[in-house]
Amino acid sequence: MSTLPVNEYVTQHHSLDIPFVHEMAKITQCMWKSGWDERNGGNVSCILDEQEVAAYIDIQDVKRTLQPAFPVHELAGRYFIVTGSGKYFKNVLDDPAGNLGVLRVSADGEQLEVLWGLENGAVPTSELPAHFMSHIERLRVDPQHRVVIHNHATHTLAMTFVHDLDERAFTRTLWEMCTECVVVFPDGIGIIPWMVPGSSQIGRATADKMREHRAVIWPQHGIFGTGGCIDEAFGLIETIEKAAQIYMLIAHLPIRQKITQQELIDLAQAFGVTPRAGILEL
Ligand code: 2HA
Ligand code: ZN
Repeated sequence: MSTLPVNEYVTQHHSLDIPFVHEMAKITQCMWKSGWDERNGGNVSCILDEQEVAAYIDIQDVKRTLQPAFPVHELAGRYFIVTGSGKYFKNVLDDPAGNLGVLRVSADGEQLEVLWGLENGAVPTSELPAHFMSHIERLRVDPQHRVVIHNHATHTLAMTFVHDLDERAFTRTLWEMCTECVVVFPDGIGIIPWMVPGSSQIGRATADKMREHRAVIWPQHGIFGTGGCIDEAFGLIETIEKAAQIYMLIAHLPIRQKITQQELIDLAQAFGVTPRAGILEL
C-alpha cells in the first residue's frame, strides 16, 4: 500500500512510468548522492527517438516555445530530455516534471518546442549551448552518440588544481591510476582553459574538444562526459573520477611501483583499443 497522498502518487507514478524520465531521475539522484551535484550543479541532456517519445507524450501538443541561444539547424527535429536551469538534482526523483523537460528542436532549428515537463515556467539548463554544440560534434564522429552529462566530480575538480593541465600529461596520469582507464577512454581527455560557464564561448570550446574526445574537463569546475546512452556517459565520468581520486590519494606519497608505459601498451593491445597517439612514451 502506498503511503503517499493519492494525487502525489498518481503524478509521480505517471512521470516515472516513462522510461526515459525514470532513467533521468535515477541518474541525477545517483550523481547527487555521489556528491558531484551540490545545489543546482550539473546538467544532463539525452537525444530521444521520435517513436520513443510519441509512445508516452503527445508530440503534436507544443506547450511552449523557447528561443535557443543560437539557431541549431544541425539538430532540427531532434527530441531531447534535459534537466532544468537552476534545478537541484536532489529533487528530480520527487518532481520529475518540475525539474526535467522534453523538447523538440523546431523543423527550422530556430525554436525549442516544450512537449512535457519544465513546469511552472522552468527553462532548460544554463549549459544548453555546451550541450547542443557537443551533441552536434559527437554526432558528426559517432552516429550512435546520444547523451551529454556535466557534473562537478570532486576529485577530478581537485586534480585540476595540482596537476599540469596539458591534456596529454593529464590523460597519461589518469591512465596510470587504474588498470581499466586506457581501455575505457583510449581517446583521452580534452581540457579547456578556465572560462565563464553558461556562455556560448565555453560551449564552443567544449564542443571543439569533443571532436576528438568523449570527455572534456573544465578546470576548477567539473567534467563533461558523452556516450551512446546514460550508462556509457556516466560510466566514463565515473571511471575518470575514480582515477582522479586515486591520484589525489597517492600524489603526495612516495611511489614504490606503478603501471609502466609498456604495461599500458600491452593492456590496450589485449583489449583491442588504440591509445591516443603521443601520450605513451617508451
Ligand atoms: O547547472 O553546473 O555549469 C549548473 C552548472 C553550471
Ligand atoms: Zn557546472
